[in-house]
Amino acid sequence: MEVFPESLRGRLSSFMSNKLYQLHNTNLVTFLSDIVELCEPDSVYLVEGTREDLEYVKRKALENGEEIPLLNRNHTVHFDHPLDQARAREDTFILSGKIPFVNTRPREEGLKEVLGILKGSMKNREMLVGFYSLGPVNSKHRILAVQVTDSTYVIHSEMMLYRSAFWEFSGNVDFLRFVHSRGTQDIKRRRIAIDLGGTVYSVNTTYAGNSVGLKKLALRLTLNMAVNGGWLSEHMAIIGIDGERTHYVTASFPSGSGKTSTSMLGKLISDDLAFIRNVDGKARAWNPEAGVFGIIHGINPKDDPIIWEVLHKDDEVIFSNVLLKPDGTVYWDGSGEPEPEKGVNFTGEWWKGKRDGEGKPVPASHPNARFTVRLTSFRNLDPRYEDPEGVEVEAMIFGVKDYNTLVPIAEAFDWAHGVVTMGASMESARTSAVLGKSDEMEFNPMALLDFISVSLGMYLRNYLDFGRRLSKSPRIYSANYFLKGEKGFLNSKEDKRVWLRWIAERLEGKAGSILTPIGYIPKYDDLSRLFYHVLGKDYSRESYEAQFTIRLKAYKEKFKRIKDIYMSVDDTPAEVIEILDKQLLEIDKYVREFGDRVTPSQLESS
Ligand code: OXD
Ligand code: MN
Repeated sequence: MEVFPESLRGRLSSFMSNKLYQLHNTNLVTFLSDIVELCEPDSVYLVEGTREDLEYVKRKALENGEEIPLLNRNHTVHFDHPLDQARAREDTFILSGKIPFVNTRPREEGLKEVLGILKGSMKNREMLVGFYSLGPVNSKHRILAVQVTDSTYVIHSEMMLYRSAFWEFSGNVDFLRFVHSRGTQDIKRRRIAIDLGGTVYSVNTTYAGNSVGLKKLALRLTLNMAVNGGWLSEHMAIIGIDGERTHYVTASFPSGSGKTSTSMLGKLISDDLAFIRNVDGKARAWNPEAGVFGIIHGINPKDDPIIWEVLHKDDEVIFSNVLLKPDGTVYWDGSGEPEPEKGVNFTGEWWKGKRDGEGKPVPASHPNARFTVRLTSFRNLDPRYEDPEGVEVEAMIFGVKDYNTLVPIAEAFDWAHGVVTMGASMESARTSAVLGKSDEMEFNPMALLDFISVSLGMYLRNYLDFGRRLSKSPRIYSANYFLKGEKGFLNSKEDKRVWLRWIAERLEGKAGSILTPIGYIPKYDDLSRLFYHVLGKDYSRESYEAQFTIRLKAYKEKFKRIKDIYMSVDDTPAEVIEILDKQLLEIDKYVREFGDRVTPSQLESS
């Protein structure tokens, strides 16, 4: 290409033009020119990812007020609009014909609307362009992505959360495209439009789950690529757990139900997303990200010592929607620190006892307040997160926030049983990471319902086939840290360490199990040994019986609900219904013998 179109050339410094020229990437130039013509920024800055770029982006973010400096010079705070504090489900749609459970809009109509809102949205602003690789840059499975935005906060976040890869865009390589504008913060005109052809448009929002394209917006695109390409793109952490050797497991939990805390208990590879591929018959996983955008509510030094340390040392942190205290430090609810008298939060000036227009108390920090940090800040980071070959997955955990039904940990009979009755049957209490009411139970297969971009039937078909093509499929576990008895929660927060250790021992053939209709559960003797060994605690038989009693009636109701859901979807694979039917029959057998519940000791002696 000889010269760039005038629209682009006129907005680039000669230094930037020269850089872009060196890439010889016509796809990129065409894309950038189109967006420049659409959004009409004053200037364009290409973010290669150098130290100078980082300094520039940070300085701009402070100058334009998107971030506020804190006492620690490596910390800043960002506030989103009071009505823009979480993922906006209603305003996020796939540009396609109808897909059950997926918010869609007819392509032409949806595209026309979002392009109309984006028109001229960057006037008097600079357009920043970030260049990244999802996954280690030197992995043959990496996916390249470009973010265009007028938000310095978005680019700053991405520089911490992803691997910069400007020079990898050399030649006519293709890439995923994310176009974002803060717009005018007119929440009524907030739109996140996903074109499965490979482009996402987002406007009138800054909350990272809606604006940082590479996070949850990219997930819709990569999930579609994965289903079509026979691999998995999942909402899962990747963790190395210790036993005789390190076992890598993935863990899928809806946001706010224990995924981040689980990933802190082992060697950290990923806290949120995983690409999983079949490599020579083995499931291997990569983290597409290089940082953590985590929920800060409840992070305290006792339960989360590693995250606490990351937030208090000198590494870079962007806090969002916490309380900014007059002394230039921040406070969040659940930190164990005394609540300050006043400060600034997502609603502006805040004081103890502040109420909103409807008379409801305004919390000091939003329940979905966040921290953005680099993976390299974590002392439990496993250097293999940069392994271009990924790590081998030996087990997958599907976890939910369920107060009434699921036992704390159970192992599936086999891949298909686990995929269907554990992953695809997930129901979980709604999180504050999504706008709307918290705590209602929601169907949320593989913790992915918000991000699914193909029909559930296609998605599950791919999942089932993926495991079958492996020479050894990972074992599957269901987890629930939130089971309640009459007197409240049956487990303490640290018990999950024991469940992980049990999984390691199962993989090594050391721990036994008890057969139940819903899978295998741990034996008392193994847990008693592990509670002592891992936590230094005595584990009583009563606790065990209460935690591992199978609530047959509740399980049965759950699987009936799930079956109804899948029956209502046209393309559910017949196998899914067969497995659910078999599961229901099996539970019925036990109901006939034991009634509504069966205790582990009854099972052991039967
Ligand atoms: C997240 C989410 O931010 O799932 O990871 O909401
Ligand atoms: Mn998530």
